[in-house]
Amino acid sequence: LGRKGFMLWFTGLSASGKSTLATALEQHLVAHGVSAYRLDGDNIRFGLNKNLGFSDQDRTENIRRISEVAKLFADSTTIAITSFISPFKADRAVARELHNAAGIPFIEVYADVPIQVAEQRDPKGLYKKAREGVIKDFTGISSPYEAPEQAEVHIRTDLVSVEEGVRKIVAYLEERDLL
Ligand code: GGZ
Repeated sequence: LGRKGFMLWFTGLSASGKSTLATALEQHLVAHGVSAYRLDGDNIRFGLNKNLGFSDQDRTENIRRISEVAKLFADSTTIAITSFISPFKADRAVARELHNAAGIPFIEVYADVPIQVAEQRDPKGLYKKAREGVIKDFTGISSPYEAPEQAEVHIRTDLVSVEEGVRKIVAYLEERDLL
C-alpha cells in the first residue's frame, strides 16, 4: 500500500544477459507480491515499434517511445523494467531526464560483458552474420555501444550468476528504500 513505481533501465550489448537478468528480477519481484512489468524487444519491436530498424535515428526513436511507455507504467504503482541495448548515452540521458522531471526514480542497470564473450555466446548467430556483413549496423561490430559510466548498478554478467545479479539489484533498491 502506498508503494510508488519506479523505472529500472537495463542497458547492454546483444547477448549481454540483460534480458535474462531483467526476467529473473521481474519474477523475483512478482513472487514477492510486488507489481512489475517488463518491456523488451518481443513486446515492443514486434508491436509499437515494428516500423523501426537499427539505424542511429531509428534506435533513438525506439528508445524515445520505450521511455514514454515505460514512464506510464512507472507512474502507476508498478515497477517498470526495460531491456533494450539502448546504445547511445544521449538517448539514455533523455529517458532519465523524462523520469526525473516527473519525480520518478530512474535506475540504470548496466549488464556488462566483454564483447568477446558476447560474440562467443552468440545465441542467435547474429554476431556471426554481422561479421559476414549480412547484418549491417550491428551493435559492437559495426555500430557503437556507448557504455554507461555512472550506472546505479553495474553487473558483470560473465562473472556473477543470475541469482547474484538479482540479489545485487534488490540490495541496491532496498538501500534506496525503493523496496
Ligand atoms: C543490434 C540487433 C540488430 C542490430 C537485430 N544491432 O540479441 P537480441 O537480437 O535478441 O537483441 C538484439 C535486439 C536489439 O534491439 P533493441 O531494441 O534492444 O536495440 S536498440 O536499443 O539499439 O534500439 C538483437 C536484435 O535486436 N538485432 N539487428 N543491427 N541488435
